Amino acid sequence: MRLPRSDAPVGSPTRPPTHPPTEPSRDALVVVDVQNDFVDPRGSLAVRGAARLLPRVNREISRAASTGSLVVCTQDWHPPSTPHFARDGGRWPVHCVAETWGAQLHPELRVSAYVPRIRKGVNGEDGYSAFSVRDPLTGAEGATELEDLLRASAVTRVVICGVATDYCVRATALDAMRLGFETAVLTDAVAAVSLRPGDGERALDEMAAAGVELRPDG
Ligand code: VGL
Ligand code: ZN
Repeated sequence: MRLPRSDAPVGSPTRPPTHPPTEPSRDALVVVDVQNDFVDPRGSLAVRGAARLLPRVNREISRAASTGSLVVCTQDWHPPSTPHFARDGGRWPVHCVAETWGAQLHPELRVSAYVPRIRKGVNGEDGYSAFSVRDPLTGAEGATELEDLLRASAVTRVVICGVATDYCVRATALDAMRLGFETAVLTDAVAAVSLRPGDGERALDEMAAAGVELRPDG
């Protein structure tokens, strides 16, 4: 008797597929603005305690990579002159000017070249949130490419670390909630500018009140 060849056609399936193939939902780790001007003590808007976060953030990046999460980095990325800067009528010292040392990701951030970089503020807007930008003069709002990227990757949960708790982390977390993502902030992997004492704590309270999970340790 001839045995069927192992590569013989198996004929029509006995059971039709009952579920359409669906992509499993994924987490995204959003690493916010770990750039020289915020993280290096010589940076123009150095955030106290930010350099100490680097090993913690790196650990989270390797963990995310090993569990199949999407990893995304953001970069504050300003033109040399913008109403975001105090000398042009705004609030901040000149920082993270496009293509300068201050705008580069910190050299100790261990992030592969394949990790997408989301740049915000590129047209002179305030770019506090990784998802959206806002012209401080006209109030006009726009989107970055982050939401589309997350949706295309079937991301349903966003985990946030980086700087600054009271500006870009806060704005990113509140936007993520508003857009319907489950959202968590790694509270031992963020640091605040704190123009006024307590701003970091107040920002965390506000995020929690909006439904953001504050995740203390990992
Ligand atoms: C940021 C102030 C000005 C931030 C950006 O990354 O939190 N803060 N621009
Ligand atoms: Zn900025």
